[in-house]
Amino acid sequence: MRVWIIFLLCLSGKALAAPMEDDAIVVEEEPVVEEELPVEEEPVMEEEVVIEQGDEVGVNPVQVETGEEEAFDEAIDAEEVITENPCLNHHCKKGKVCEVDDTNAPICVCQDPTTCPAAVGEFEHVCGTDNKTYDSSCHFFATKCALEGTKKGHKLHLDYIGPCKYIAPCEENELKEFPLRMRDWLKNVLVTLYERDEDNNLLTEKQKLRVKKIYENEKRLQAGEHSLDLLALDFEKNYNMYIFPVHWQFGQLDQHPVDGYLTHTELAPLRAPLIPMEHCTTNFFEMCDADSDKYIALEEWAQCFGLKEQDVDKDMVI
Ligand SMILES: [Ca+2]
Ligand SMILES: [Ca+2]
Repeated sequence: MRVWIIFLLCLSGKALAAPMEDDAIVVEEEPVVEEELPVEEEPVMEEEVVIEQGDEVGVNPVQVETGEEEAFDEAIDAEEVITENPCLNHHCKKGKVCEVDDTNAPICVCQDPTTCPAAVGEFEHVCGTDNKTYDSSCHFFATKCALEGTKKGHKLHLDYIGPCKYIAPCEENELKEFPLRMRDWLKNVLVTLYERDEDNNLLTEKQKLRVKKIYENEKRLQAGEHSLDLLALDFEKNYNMYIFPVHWQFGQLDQHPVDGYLTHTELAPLRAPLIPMEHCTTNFFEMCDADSDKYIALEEWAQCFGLKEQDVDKDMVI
């Protein structure tokens, strides 16, 4: 089982700075929110929300993968014994497990939630859009699978990581503040990745070149606790420093497929850990989808973060 490290960063209050390792929480599954549309039975490779380490496009700011070598060894073993067990190379989406039918063919069936590993701690709990706390994402997706084809199942999505809790309504003025902090955070995440990069391939060479310019700019607002007024002023004065971070985050999320649009699922790795800490998250991403077609296009994303139309550049999504 792969292990994901999710950096949970509080955009509000004091913890606005760059990601700290102390804040990391280890979970076994990445949060994947199912698509709105019902999907066909899928013997295909499941969508991975996370970027592979060493991948062309770098690493998602919220997730870093480990244990690559193990995965490689497992892959070799799986190939050798494929003739014995058809399920070994048959990938089922979350909530399903592989079984062999009468003709010895692998099929995906709903997982029994009771077979899910018990949650180690509260941090593994997830909250569904039914406002019900599930022990883990495994329990959630197994339950959702059992409801497949029903109205209830269609409506049920993973809302956020952690047990369900009261989330205060997002006021209009708070919604306006959100992109200010988020922009600054994205910039700080990138600078931190750049500082820690060395040989870790956290960023690609192209990305490093872009971030280097930001990092070395003496006018850069250092990471820390800043008033909203200062953040707004900095955005005005150092506007150019924010253009790449906004594009970069879009590229990190737009992976399945890489098509210039973010689906609910693609947004999940950023959205699900944020919601419990930032009560305007849901409203913000809803607002980003300006034409309400359920996809956030690069233009919509950039506008959401206050970039000017002429600065939206798909070639900057690297
Ligand atoms: Ca996409
Ligand atoms: Ca849209």
